Amino acid sequence: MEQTFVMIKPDGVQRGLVGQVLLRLEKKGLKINGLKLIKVTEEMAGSHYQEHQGRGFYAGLISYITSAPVVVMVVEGKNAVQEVRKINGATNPLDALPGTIRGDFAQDIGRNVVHGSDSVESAQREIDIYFEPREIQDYNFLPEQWLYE
Ligand code: IDP
Ligand code: MG
Repeated sequence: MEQTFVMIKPDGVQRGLVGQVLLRLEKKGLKINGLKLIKVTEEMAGSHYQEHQGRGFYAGLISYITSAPVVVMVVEGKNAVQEVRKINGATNPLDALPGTIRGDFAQDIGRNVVHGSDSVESAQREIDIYFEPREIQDYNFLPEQWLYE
């Protein structure tokens, strides 16, 4: 089973879209192993988005992500990384298909509501930035026998 890291960004929380995002993850049968509302620090943001340092949008991205509370999650499932990226939709909402979170709820690349890790390695790195091991729960998820062969 694969784990990924999901964030409902400040715009998602401020716009009251937490439930909408959770609904889509749960409907798909993804399991939530960790979930909390936090304020991202400059240090966390710098570590999370280190690959984008030096880009034109970097400063704006850091101030956006640290501007107000976010919801962070550890999400598990078969191919969770890819499944979440598909549910989130393309980075630029203009390219995101209807039915995806970004396609349905966003218009601007700089206010695209959600984050999902792009690989299993990124997921582990991002989970370590935002979660203590004791905040991640392993438990028996009843639908599993009806989700996976
Ligand atoms: P991803 O979130 O789909 O993985 P990345 O390319 O990793 O997309 O970019 C990280 C985040 O940085 C995006 O989700 C978006 O919030 C922001 N971002 C990326 N490119 C731009 C841009 O050109 N202008 C403004 N913000 C951007
Ligand atoms: Mg990315």
